Amino acid sequence: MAVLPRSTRWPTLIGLALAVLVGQPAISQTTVKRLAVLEFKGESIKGEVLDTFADAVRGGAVEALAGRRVQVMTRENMMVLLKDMGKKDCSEGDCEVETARNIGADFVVSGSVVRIDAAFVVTLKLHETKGGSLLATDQIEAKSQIELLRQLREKGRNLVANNVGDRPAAPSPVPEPAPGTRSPSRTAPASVHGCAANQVSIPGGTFWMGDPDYARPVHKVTLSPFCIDKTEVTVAGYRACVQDGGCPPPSATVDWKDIKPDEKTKWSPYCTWGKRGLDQHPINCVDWNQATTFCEWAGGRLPSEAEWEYAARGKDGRLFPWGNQRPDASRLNACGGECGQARMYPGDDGWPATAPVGSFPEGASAFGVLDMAGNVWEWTADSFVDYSDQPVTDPQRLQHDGSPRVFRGGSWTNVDPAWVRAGYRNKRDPGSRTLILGFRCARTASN
Ligand SMILES: [Ca+2]
Repeated sequence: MAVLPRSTRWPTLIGLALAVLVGQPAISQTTVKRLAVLEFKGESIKGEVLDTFADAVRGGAVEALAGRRVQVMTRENMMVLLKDMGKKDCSEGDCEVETARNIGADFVVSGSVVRIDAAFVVTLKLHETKGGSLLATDQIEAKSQIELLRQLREKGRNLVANNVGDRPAAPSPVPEPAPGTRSPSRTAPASVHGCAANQVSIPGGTFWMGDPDYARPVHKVTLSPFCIDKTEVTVAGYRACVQDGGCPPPSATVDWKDIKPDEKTKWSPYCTWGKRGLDQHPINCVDWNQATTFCEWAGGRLPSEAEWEYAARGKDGRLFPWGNQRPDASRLNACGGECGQARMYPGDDGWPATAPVGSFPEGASAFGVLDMAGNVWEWTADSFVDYSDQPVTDPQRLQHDGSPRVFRGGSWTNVDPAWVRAGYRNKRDPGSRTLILGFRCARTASN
């Protein structure tokens, strides 16, 4: 059994792939260490299945290392490095440490699987590669593959969190200004047309709103100039509102109509509020009213659905914020290779859950707005109202009746490219709080 995966998903450009380390972006390479998660060993288990086990642990490791100076190597990155060095995979014996050392990893997680009918027993090991010492080990018993994947992610996260990297300092009681942070009581310098420093000025204009496949009829919309946040509102940004008394502390739990207790238990851990190292990740698990309150505190409002779409796609009718090219791992945080078998694109975008805002500059919209596809869906101000084919100016579609509100842009959980199209519409009750849904703010330009 090979230790490294036998995937055929070789990157086209090896040089590019060598540069692709994921986990945390843009950290000085001089002090960053690397962690590798190797393919698991297991008799009579398909390589693709073993890949999903490693992916689950890799996902947990990425979560554990957010904010620490340790990066999690992608599978593709490891494969390219190993091939480039002419090294062979080790297929038998305890060669994980040597393999990891060969690809420049400072830490390595390995796993061995025993299958008993539908059940699995997995042994996880974490080594440091320089001296080869075993830092920690854990054993998992699961009654099904789905249960195993869940546990691998959780146990992998804990194994790494407790043994690798320096824990980040506790958040400052007065957070630094951050993307998504904006307070009228602070000295946010106005830039163009009264936009805040963290906003993009969007000129007025006319565009075709809607999607020929999913949001018909496509119709002509004219908008006045407005400002929109360059990124989604962050955890740090939301905390500033809470500390200022403008926002109630979020509960950091999911909730929606007819939610089951086990769903609440299963999904609430993905809420970003109160989690270590996620200050620059988007705030999620906030309902429409909480989002509205935040934007009012910040001197603005939620964008209308039309404003959101125009900021995402501009005038040229493109399908996605960046153009018409299919989504890939360089442009957004959706479900890539890090998700396992069900995926939108083969590459690993580095983020099995939310990513720090602004992590994908190659996915910028025509106006330079970031995160308009993937990461978290975003509440808009409007109710979900059917489009008309008539031209309209500055449409406001909010109905003050508790009707479902529109949210846009797709999230880290999505595998269908249609859902991250700029014209795709989605809706939920305004009281819903989910792990996939955050927001950004807008304001009307001053002149
Ligand atoms: Ca992702």
